[in-house]
Amino acid sequence: MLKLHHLVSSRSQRILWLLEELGLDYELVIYPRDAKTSFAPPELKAIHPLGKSPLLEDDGRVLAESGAIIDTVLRRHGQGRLTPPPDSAEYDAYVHWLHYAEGSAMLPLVLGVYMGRLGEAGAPLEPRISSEVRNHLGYISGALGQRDYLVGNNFSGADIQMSFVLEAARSSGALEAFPNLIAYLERLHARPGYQRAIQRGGPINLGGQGKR
Ligand SMILES: N[C@@H](CCC(=O)N[C@@H](CS)C(=O)NCC(=O)O)C(=O)O
Repeated sequence: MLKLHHLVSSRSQRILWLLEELGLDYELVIYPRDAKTSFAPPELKAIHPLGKSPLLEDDGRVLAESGAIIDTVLRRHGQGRLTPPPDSAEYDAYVHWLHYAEGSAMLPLVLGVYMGRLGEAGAPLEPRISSEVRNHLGYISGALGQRDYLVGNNFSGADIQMSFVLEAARSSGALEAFPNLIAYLERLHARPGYQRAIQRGGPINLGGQGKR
């Protein structure tokens, strides 16, 4: 049995969406954020030492880190869906996006959020952070081009993993310069599986964090 520990308006929306796309049976436990700090509640630490979300229990194993969770769920339960053939060039691209989202692309976006909290004290960091955000979004925009999806033009786990990068970029205002990425995000939002996930887990509202 799968059990998703879902923090509202967070990266775990991706895993909820994945489970909905696959039509798997799962239990959903929803955790609110702290009203003042937006941090996760301490209960999550009882499930995994980091106390972050997403966390997915799969037959007693606790899985953490969204790219790894997507990979594991698709290998164990996907029956070949949402994954390119393992010996194809598309598979290499798929693995790239699974790692790239959290390994590289999120860093300047998260730094932007923290910088915003510093007010004037953070101003010296702004040019470098903004140029890195543009650098990453330019890369993703160029890689997508006029295609519908990132890997071989078929919807895959890589699109699910990359979606949160675009949600964070949109919330910061940085997505506006990239019309193909706005259209891509809207295409992802139009999927019935995405909409079911939002209905079950609540909307993503990053509240304009890191807006500049
Ligand atoms: N790279 C990790 C990041 C996990 C993470 O930082 N999750 C955030 C939600 S978006 C969280 O739990 N934040 C609450 C906190 O740190 O207290 C992943 O992709 O799973």
